[in-house]
Amino acid sequence: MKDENAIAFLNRGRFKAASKKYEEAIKYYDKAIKLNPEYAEAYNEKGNTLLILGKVDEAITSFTKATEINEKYITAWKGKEAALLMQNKQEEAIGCCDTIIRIDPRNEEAWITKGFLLSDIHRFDEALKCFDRAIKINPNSIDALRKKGDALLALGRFDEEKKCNQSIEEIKKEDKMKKTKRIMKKICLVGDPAVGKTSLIRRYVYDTFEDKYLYTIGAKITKKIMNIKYPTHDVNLTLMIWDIEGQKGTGKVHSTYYKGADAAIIVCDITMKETLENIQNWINAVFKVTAEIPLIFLANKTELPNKAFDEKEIKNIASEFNARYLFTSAKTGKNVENAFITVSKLLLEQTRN
Ligand code: G3D
Ligand code: MG
Repeated sequence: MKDENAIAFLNRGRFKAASKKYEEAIKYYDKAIKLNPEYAEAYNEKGNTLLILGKVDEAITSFTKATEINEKYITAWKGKEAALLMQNKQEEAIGCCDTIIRIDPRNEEAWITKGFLLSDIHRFDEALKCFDRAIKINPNSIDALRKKGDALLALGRFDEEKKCNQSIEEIKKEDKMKKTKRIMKKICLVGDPAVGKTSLIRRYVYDTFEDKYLYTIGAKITKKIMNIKYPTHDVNLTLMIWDIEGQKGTGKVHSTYYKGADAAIIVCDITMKETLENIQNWINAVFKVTAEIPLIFLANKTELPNKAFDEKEIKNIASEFNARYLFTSAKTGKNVENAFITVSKLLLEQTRN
């Protein structure tokens, strides 16, 4: 239980930070750390928030603590690197890159950052080696090619710089030809048993069904393909909609169910207050496995007369997570399509960033 509470504090902190209430966020991170002194994620988030507040020394301490708890915590190493740079400690920041590369030798971003930092202190030859490593990992890395070009320019190697630019142009041309973007996203429906999760999915995809049942984790996946047109390109979005099967109680779902989810739809039943009260438990279960993913809240069965809670109560929860909420009915179809389209838009926004 202690652990669950620590997760809840961390999540509160994250959402305070997302709404720019940084001091309050830090208080929540500290509460999480007090409950679980080995909570690396909480130290990492605290470091991020301290950085925003310009408290660089404290941020470094917090990131360092996170990396001491979990030596392979790349995100925290990156945070520490950013903080060190704010203090112009290039050499130490390069040390962080080296650690990340030791943990994950194919980390393109780390190679590029290391090269960039080396360029910054005029160690161009070493920088070039880093950019080449990044390009070897990802031959289409425009970022690496651009920075390599800059380093070559600084060394007066103009012919090679020209070649870099040509490669960039070719990659860009190829990108333009591929007009359709194909994106696949996983979304999970969560909520108490019998709130209407399966009915909502059925209502939304009833004629284009493709079910796959995963016996080991008790989940069913329904695929829905959407084509969305933009002025510049088309997007082919495949939604992998995950549903819990044979659900017995709240929160008892295999962690694989949430793994890799890009968004979650949280469902409750408007005729049963406890399904609203259990929402926090579901969110905790999701965030225990995923990063901070977009959420949408659905109050289902709204065509029924016996309401157990009103709009204010679901609105409060949703606004805590900067999320949208909708009143749906799988029976009449009200807002069902709207709910999935809203999620798709959130997912596409995420991809563009
Ligand atoms: P779950 O997947 O969350 O467990 P289900 O929920 O989709 O299996 O739905 C549970 C019951 O609620 C089902 O009834 C289903 O028909 C009903 N239901 C789902 N959505 C609505 C709705 O919007 N309005 C009404 N009135 N009922 C709904 P049964 O009787 O089949 O068990
Ligand atoms: Mg179901």
